Amino acid sequence: AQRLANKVILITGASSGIGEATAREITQAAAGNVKLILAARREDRLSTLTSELLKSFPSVKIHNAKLDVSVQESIEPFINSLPKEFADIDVLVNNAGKALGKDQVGDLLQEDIQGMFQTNVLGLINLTQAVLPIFKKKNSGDIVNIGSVAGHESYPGGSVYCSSKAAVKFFSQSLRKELINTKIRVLEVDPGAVETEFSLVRFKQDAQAAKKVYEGTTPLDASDIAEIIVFGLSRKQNTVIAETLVFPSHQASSVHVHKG
Ligand code: NDP
Ligand code: 8X3
Repeated sequence: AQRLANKVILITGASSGIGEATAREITQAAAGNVKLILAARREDRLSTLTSELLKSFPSVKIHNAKLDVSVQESIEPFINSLPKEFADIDVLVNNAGKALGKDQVGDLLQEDIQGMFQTNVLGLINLTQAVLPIFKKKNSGDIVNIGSVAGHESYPGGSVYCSSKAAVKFFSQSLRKELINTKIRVLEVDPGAVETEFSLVRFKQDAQAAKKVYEGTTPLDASDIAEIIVFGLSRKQNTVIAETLVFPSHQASSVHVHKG
């Protein structure tokens, strides 16, 4: 897509799943004519991805950054110390996020509550705040927030995760309203079931439990969501794909899942 050409695109959670697929999809759509800032905690994964992307598209420019979005003090220094070539960000993809556990209220672990809110909510808010002045200065830029079907409809065992994603939805909506007199776009993409490392993380590396989530179904692939992100980003400037809810065909809500 021509409209992605030469853009500086920051993707959080680029070491796996939807973030990683988005890095691939953007690079391909822009035929390597793009600058990516790939952020996550696992730097080794980012390096592997970078080598792979460079092999197929030698012209792509990539800056890897070890970033934990849940550490508030690290956000501004990270944005302020980007190499010159990557400093003028055009697109922020707030993708880093997680569910931790499926416990019910009363049995919630403090580390899970904090892990989810600090990453999914505070990390996303803090990073948006740090990048917004760059967008305001030039009166352009796109913010893509990854919400979830879980932010539309809650389920037992999802109190914290669902409320964190509901927060993403309402943060995105407020921001879009605040930016109404600018050319800055706020896009929200809300996936249903996507087979990534999401369930492995939720069930604390229990591969059996993670596999069970998708048994008897054909879940979405990370690239299915990446395609939608790229579609949104490559619309004309006056077109805002404000919200999208994306299911695999066996799913119709958080709790309506056909297994067979
Ligand atoms: P993955 O677990 O495969 O990827 C999550 C990514 O987030 C990883 O790259 C991870 O990198 C990164 N991440 C986690 N914590 C932090 C942190 N504190 N700082 C920086 N990066 C972090 O899952 P998905 O790709 O599925 O998840 C991506 C987003 O999509 C999340 O926001 C999730 O809630 C959302 N989503 C997923 C759905 C699904 O069914 N899979 C459905 C709906 C929404 P690292 O560990 O290296 O830091
Ligand atoms: C992830 C989808 O339904 O497991 O956001 O919460 S769900």
